[in-house]
Amino acid sequence: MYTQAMDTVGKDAADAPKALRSTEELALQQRFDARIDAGEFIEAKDWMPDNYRKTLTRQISQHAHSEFVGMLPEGNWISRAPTLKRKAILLAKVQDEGGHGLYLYAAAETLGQSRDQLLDALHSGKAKYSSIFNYPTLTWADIGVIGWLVDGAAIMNQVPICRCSFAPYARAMVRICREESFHQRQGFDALLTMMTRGTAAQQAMVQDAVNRWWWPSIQMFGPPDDQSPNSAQSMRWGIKRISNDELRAKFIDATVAQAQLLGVTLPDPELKWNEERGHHDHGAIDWSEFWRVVGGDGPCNRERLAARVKAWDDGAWVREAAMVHARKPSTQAQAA
Ligand code: BYC
Repeated sequence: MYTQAMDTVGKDAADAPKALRSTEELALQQRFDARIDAGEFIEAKDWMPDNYRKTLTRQISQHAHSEFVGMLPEGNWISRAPTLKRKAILLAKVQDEGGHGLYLYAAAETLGQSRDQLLDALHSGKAKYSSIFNYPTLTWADIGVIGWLVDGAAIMNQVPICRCSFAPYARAMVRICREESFHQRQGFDALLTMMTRGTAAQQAMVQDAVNRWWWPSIQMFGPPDDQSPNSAQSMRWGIKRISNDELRAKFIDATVAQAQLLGVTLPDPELKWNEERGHHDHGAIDWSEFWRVVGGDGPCNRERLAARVKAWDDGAWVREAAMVHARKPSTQAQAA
């Protein structure tokens, strides 16, 4: 059912679907398809079609890159957090994002590419990372809104990945989702404090941040289903369990009630409950802006990439020292 011939067509000749070469390979393919149909998990050492491996390497590494790049807009506010408690929370959150990146790089590496190769794709601009992190954090309220909306969207997208057919990715996501839940709550709590106990200026700052982050947040789920080239195959393989549009609708429905509780207005006059669909209707999403940002021309793309490349270059001596240490006979004896 999911033969190589039906895999997503790649973008260059090397990615083009290959003809099945042998009866042995055909049998492996059939066994793989049956395992997917039965809802079994695929482990890294199991046989898998090339394009399944390629799709997962793409998605998991892009996810890892998003976690790393996602540290930058929030890290920007650690030294300016308004209280010791908020600073400690933000430090922990940013550290968590670094940890998520590491679990995800480790999961991606099980598919055969080294971490250096994966990071090189980020640094050379070949690999994508989430569009959302190309927007600036202008005020403290942006930090609360990132927790509430961005981490809220992340949880909605990532909980179904805990059931992804590729076991190392699914396992990594279980822990990540638990931590994302804390991230979402701390953001909501920071905003609730400002909205219920803050000054009029602080409340206006929250509303302004919501106005700027709302549309990019709902774009995070990716293009509409009918314009999503990877969705159909990823859903057949059990990599994606719920479609981009469905997840977006669930997120909007959950967030409308939370916005009312906070006392903020979501910047979409067309947001309205549709009884028949069982979801909110919403205004048109600016997909041209989304593709511009994904293509490298968002407000902070260049700054974000430059910061990651600089961090990599500045860390060269640490990697070299770690390698020298690992090669020392005394270290190897200890490891044995
Ligand atoms: N930004 O066919 P589609 C976090 C690309 S981390 C940029 O629907 P797919 C957090 C897509 O890659 C958040 N690009 O693709 C961290 C594809 O291009 P390629 C990250 C996007 O993969 C720190 C093309 O558009 N979360 O929350 O089936 C602090 C067509 O799309 C985006 C994940 O990575 C986007 N928003 O579905 C706080 C979750 N959307 O690669 C928070 C795991 C789409 O073919 N990833 N594109 O050249 C996924 O669930 C899926 O990869 C996506 C896209 C839903 C994102």
